[in-house]
Amino acid sequence: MKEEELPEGFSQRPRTGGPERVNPRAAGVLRRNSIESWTKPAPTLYPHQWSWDSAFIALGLAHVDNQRATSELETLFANQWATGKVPHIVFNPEAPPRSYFPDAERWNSSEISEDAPANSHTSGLCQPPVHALAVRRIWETARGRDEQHVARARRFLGDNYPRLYAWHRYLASARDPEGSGLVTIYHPWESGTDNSPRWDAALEAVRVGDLPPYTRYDLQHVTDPSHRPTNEEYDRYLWLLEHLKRARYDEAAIYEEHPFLVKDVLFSAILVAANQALLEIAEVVGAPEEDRTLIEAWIERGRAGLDGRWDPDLGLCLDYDVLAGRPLRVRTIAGFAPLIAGGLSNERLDALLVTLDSPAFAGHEGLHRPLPPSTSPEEPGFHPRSYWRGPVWPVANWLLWWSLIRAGKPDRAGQMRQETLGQLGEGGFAEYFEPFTGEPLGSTEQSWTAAVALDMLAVNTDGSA
Ligand code: 2M8
Repeated sequence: MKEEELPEGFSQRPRTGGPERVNPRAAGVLRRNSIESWTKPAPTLYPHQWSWDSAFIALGLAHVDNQRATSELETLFANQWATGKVPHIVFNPEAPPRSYFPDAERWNSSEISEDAPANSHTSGLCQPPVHALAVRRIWETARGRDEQHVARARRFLGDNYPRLYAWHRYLASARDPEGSGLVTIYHPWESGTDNSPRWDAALEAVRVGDLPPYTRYDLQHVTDPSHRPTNEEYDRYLWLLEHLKRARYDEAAIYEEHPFLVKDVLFSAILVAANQALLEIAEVVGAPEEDRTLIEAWIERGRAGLDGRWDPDLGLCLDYDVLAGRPLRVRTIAGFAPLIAGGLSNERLDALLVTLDSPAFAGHEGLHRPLPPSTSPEEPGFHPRSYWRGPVWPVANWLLWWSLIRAGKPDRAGQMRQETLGQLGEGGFAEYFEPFTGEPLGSTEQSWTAAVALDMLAVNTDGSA
C-alpha cells in the first residue's frame, strides 16, 4: 500500500501529524544541500561529494525528481578511477577553504596515480557499493510514467551499466585477490562506519610513524567533539593515508605492505545485494551473457564468504583481520550482513532476527525506541553518543528495513520503518541519534537521512517502488 503520492519536484505541501510529516521536510533538506548536479552530505560538516551518501541520495531523489537522481550518480561516476574504483570523496573546488580535512591536497591522488581522474580531485579510498541499488530505483520509479521518462531512464541505465560493472569487477578482483567472496578494506573510512569498535583491534596494531602535521576541521561543525572520532583515531587514519600514498595507490603494492587489511562483511554484503541489482540492470540493457554469468558467480561467492564468517554463538557475522588472521569479535550492526546479502536458509534468518530483537540490539532495555544501536550496548566499546560506536543511524535502519522486506518479513520491516520515521518526526534529519534518549546528534540536516525517509515513505510494503 502506498502511503501517499509524492508530488513532482521539490515544492511539496506541508502536512501535519504522524511520521508523514517528514516527507516535505525531507525533500527540503536535499534541496538545501544541493549544489548544481550533486548533493552535499550535510550543510557544513561534509562540503564535498561522498560516494555512498550520493547513492542513498539518488535513491531518495528517484521518488522526487528522477532526472536529478541520475545527475547525482553521473557526477560521481564521472570521477571513477581507471581501475573501476569509485572514489569515496570527490572534492568540491568551491568548498570554503579549511572546511574539511584531509583535503584534496593531502590526498594528492591525481598527481600520485595515473589511475586517478586527471581533471578532478578525489580521495584514494572507496565506500560500500550502494550505487546499483539506486540505479535500479531510478529505473523502477521511471517505469510506468510517460514515454519520455522511461526512455531517459533506459538511456541512463545503458550509459551507466559499464561503469557499474567495472566498479563491481574491481571490488571482486583487486579487493579480493584471495577469491574469498569478501571485500578487503584498507581504511576504516572505506567501511562507512569509521570509528566503530569493529576496527579497534586492527587499528591498535597500526604503529603511527612520522606523521606530517595536520589540523582537524570536523570539530568546528559539531556541538560536542566527543561525538566525533578521537585524535588518536585520527592520527591512525592519517597514518594509513600516508601508507597508501607511499604505495602510489597501487592495489598490488598496497596489498604487499599496508598495515590495515580487513575483510569487511557489511561492505561485502552490500556488494552481493548490489550485484543482484546489477543483474536486473544487465537484463534491461541487454548486457552480454558472460557478464551475467560472472555477476551470478560473484553473488554466490559473496554469500559463501559471508557464510564462512558466521559466528553461531553471537548469532552474527564477523569481520576478519587478514594480517592477524583472526575474526574481529565485536557485536555491531555490521553483523547483520547476511540479511543484507539475502538468499538465507530459514534457520539463519531466524537466528539473525533473534539477535536483532535481543537485549544485544533492538531489545535492549531502556532504549528510546526499539531500533538497533550501531554497536551493541553490551559491548565494552559501546558509547551512546560517539558516532559509529553506539548511536542509531537511520541509514543503517534503511538497510535492515529493505533487507527485511526482501527476506519476506514485512511486519518486522514495517516496525523498523515506523520507528525510524517516528524518530525523524521527533528529532529531525540528524546524522545519528542517542539510543536511550532519542537526542539528535552530529550534523542536523544530513542528506542521506532525508533520502532514506523519502524512500521509506514511497516504497510499497512488498518493496516495489
Ligand atoms: C563519515 O565519514 C567521513 C569520512 O569519510 C568523516 O567522518 O569525515 C561516515 O559516516 C561515512 O559513512 C559518510 O559517508 C561520511 C559523509 O556522510 O561521513
